Amino acid sequence: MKMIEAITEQLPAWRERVNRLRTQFGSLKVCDVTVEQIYGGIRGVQIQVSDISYVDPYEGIRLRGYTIPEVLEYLPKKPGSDFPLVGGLYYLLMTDRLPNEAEADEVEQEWASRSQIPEHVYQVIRQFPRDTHPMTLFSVAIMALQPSSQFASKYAEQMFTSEGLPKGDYWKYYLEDSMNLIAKLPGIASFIYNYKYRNEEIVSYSPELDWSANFARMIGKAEDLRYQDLCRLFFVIHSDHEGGNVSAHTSYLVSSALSDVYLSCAAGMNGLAGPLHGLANQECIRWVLQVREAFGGHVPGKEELTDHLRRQLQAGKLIPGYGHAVLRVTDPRFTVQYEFAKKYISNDPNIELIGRVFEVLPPILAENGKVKNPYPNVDAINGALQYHYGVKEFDFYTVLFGMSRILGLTAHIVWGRILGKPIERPKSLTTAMLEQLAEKS
Ligand code: AMX
Repeated sequence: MKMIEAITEQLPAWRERVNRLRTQFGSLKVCDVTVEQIYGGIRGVQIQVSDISYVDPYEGIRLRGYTIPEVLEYLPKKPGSDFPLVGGLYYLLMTDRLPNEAEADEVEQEWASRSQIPEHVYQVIRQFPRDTHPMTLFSVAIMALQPSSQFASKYAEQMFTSEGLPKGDYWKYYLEDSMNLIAKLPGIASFIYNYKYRNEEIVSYSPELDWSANFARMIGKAEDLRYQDLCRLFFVIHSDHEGGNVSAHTSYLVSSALSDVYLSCAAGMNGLAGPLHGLANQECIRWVLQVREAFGGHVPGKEELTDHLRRQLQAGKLIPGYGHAVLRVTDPRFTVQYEFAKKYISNDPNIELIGRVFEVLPPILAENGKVKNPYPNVDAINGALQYHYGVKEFDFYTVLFGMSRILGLTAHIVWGRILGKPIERPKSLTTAMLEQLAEKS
């Protein structure tokens, strides 16, 4: 694979950079930690390195240094589509280089050739009651693939041979596992969708189509080219958001124990399934529909909407899709999806309402100075787009998010092995120890 060559070429320089930092500047202090941060979710504590992506509070996410509009513009596209091949995005995340068409295509072809899902994975999903949350099924299906981990079997094998598996080569097996897992995600996610909400159909992967279009086709949208484009857009923009969010940090931590890609990504997906993380996106469309319902199904005018929003805020309610822990501007991932919506489905009432809320809510939220970011985040529009194209099962939206996020998680994990990162082991203190420190201060 070209991806392996591109990484191999860069390896000596990367290892040299990290070694230099560790040997020459190992004792350099990066930041302090306060008691408030220890009790407050370790917010703002700079304890990680992520070269895959960086979230700037005023600019939003940069994937390997490229902003969202740049990524959408520069990545190769299939003829007839304005939106990138996810294979190209994966090449960028993994190799730190923008791919040409052939390189993006090679990743897509690799996925097609690795897409066959073992029968027992479907059986495992079928064993669960149909009302099981799709994220549980998603995580379980990833675990069911774990016996096929090349890293796990190679690692176990070398324990009993004289040859051994050089530490510097671990990453190649992690990359193999990542490619194998990602190749199967459209099949797994679509089967979960079909099992829960459609006809239990298992649809095989079409090598003629890219990864995103395959997923769309597998849930019955073979003819809907616009939905296929939406999938491309969605999967690209949700792929990574630095290393510190719950799913990225969890999977990276688990992989630091040399747990393989399947074990690590399933752990990350269990974090993504939490209501404060990935699950938030199903709340937003629910809220949009509730607002319309409150106005008899109509989209309220500006004044009516302003009164309604003020009443909700005065009652202490959160407005889903607004605010962010890091961002201090409108999330660029909201902006590009809103542009898609305005271009193709501007007469959809939910989109109309989302546009009106976007006009009136930020100044209201900003009024009392409490909300640090009064602008929309990516979740403010995700669900409404899926809903328009007929994916109306809100609890499935986090699986879509998970499919995309595994692209980023695996890039972090593989690079952890490339750079020889050790097992993570932060130190904990007791409350009494902090009290003693406080006494002495
Ligand atoms: N509506 C009403 N009040 C809000 C608000 C919103 N959308 N966003 C923040 N606030 C309030 C908070 O509740 C908090 O009030 P408190 O001091 O009385 O508890 C105050 O404003 C300050 O919050 P903050 O520092 O600006 O935000 P945060 O970093 O603590 O939390 C977030 C960020 C996203 C959890 C929060 O803005 C929120 O709950 N938003 C709505 C839910 C949502 O959109 N979640 C998806 C997030 C995107 C993602 O990561 N997937």
